[in-house]
Amino acid sequence: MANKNGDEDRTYDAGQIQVLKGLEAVRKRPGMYIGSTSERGLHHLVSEVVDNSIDEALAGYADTVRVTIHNDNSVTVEDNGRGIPVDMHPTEKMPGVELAMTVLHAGGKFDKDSYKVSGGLHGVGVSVVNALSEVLKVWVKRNGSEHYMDFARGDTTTKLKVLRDVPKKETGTKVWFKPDHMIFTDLIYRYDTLALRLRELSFLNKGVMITISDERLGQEKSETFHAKGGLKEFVQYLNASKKPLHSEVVYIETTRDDVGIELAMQYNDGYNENVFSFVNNINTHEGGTHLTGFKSALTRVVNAHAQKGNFLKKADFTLSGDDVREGLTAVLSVKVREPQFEGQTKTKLGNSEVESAVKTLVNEFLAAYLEEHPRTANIILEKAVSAARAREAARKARDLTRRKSALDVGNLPGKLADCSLTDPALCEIYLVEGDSAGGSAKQGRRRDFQAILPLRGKIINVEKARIDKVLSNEEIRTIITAIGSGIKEEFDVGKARYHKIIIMTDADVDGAHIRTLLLTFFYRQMPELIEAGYIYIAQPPLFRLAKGKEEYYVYDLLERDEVMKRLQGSDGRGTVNVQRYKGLGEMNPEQLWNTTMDPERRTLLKVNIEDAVSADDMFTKLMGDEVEPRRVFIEANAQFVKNLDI
Ligand code: 0RA
Repeated sequence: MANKNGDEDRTYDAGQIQVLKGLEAVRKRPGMYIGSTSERGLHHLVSEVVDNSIDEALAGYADTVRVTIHNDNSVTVEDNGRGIPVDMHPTEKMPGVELAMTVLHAGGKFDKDSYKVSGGLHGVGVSVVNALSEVLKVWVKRNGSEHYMDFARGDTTTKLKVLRDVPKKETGTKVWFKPDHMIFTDLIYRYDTLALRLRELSFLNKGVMITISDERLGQEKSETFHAKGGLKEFVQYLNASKKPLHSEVVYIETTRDDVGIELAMQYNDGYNENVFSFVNNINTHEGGTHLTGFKSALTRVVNAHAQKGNFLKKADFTLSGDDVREGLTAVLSVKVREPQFEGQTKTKLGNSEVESAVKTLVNEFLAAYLEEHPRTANIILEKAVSAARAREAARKARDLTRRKSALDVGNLPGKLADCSLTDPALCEIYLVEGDSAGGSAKQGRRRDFQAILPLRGKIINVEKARIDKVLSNEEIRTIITAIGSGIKEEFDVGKARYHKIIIMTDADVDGAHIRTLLLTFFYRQMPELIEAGYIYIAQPPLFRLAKGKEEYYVYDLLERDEVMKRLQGSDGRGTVNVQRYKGLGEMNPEQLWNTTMDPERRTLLKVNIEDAVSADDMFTKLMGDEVEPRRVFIEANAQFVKNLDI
């Protein structure tokens, strides 16, 4: 059967399919194996190799993993595990290490007894890394010898050989690889991205010592992560810039019905829920059965304890899940033999047996814990009861923001200048700082698909207030009503009236503050909007440069200097008129349209919070009460933009 596009004009006989199974297929379609060939894919290669070493640690044979970023963009990953087998495979007729490096999904073929619990989402195996590397070298210490092999773009270039004798008890694997510049768009690693994941892996794999070293000139550094307390330390780390309500982290680690379960939790005095869940070291962003089991057990146990202690005597309500998780920081990590991942991003666990395993364990364990720790139990119960009271108040406030139906525009806020189209996919809303810029935006906009909501009052800091307070804030209510998707448990992304929600603030400190307040609000109350990719930041120009009839808008200082040079000409004598825009209000409607709102010419930054752990930390530090972390944080402010990945 010929392909009509002509790009893959081949017949599908067995021989052809065979060819496609090899590493050649990986080089042809790298995206299918590692997601992308950009920065993300590059980091994925490192993860893939690290995961193999972590598997060896999880099996109990390695306790040290070392990752080094070299100056020439190559990476070394080294562990002290058993070493990849070097003996001849009986049927494949090559040494195990060569099999692992050159055959797709060969991992399990020579080790039936071990089961892979770790592994990146793709779980593609180290042969994919080999296929996508210009050069890969591997050293294996095993059976008293150090063995060596190397490869180029997946092909064996040096067959297995023995380099030297080593003491018999010295074992391990070292992989050095240089990603292929013909495959990857650039070969720049982000130390912070790798360090973040390695720190997380150290928390998730109690006792494993993980070191990252950056040897690149000018940015040399090294860190070692080693969490003897496992998730207990993870929770302490997450709560570091918050105020815990009880000093001891509630912690359990055990195996139940063949599921490895580790759980740590500690309440803080805030109002947000920070519950992270992992399966086989993979962050299950979309949750799943393990998380459901944990949540339902927690709600049940806290309610049962409240009944017993007469906590709810005067209240005629039960504690909801949200109530018992207010201010809760928790990490749940399970190890499952045959995980089934579901969901849009394949980060939702589907195994039903895991739900009951986690639920019964947490039921028993927490009930006993609350019995044995009455002081902590009281603190948790008081927190949940006051959350329940606030929830009642919030419900009343929320009724004020809820529109009867998506079509009912009767309740839309008066200051919203809505657009005329009704298909959300085509519609945008600009949240604009100040009335004067709001006015310009209203005049400059295309009214068919662009809505304008001027924000003039103070936006509440959601990091310091509970939901009822947040919802009584006029500006917040207006935003919620205009967007139409509801919040928290009533949130429905399908009801959003716009698929682009664009924050447009002045390019000054106040503007940055308002932007951060809005982002914090979206992150805490409507994270799904960020996940859906609906939140954007407008980029107004910083300067207008004009010479005669020529005019240019520039968006940063570098660009300003370049354009300036060009306009001045080689003799440097041209007169250039430079206007600095301190606020959006200084632009007339036409200028605002031309520079910031016209889809043909504007640049929008899409807000994309990749890592919930660091985003939470960022917002806590930026918006919370603790002064010291905030000072340190703002001093390293570049981090802010980077973590938001905007
Ligand atoms: C399969 C079997 C055995 C070790 C490994 C895989 C292994 C792979 C990697 C990859 C990086 N580091 C690694 N360490 C070990 C050993 C089986 C045995 O000794 O019985």
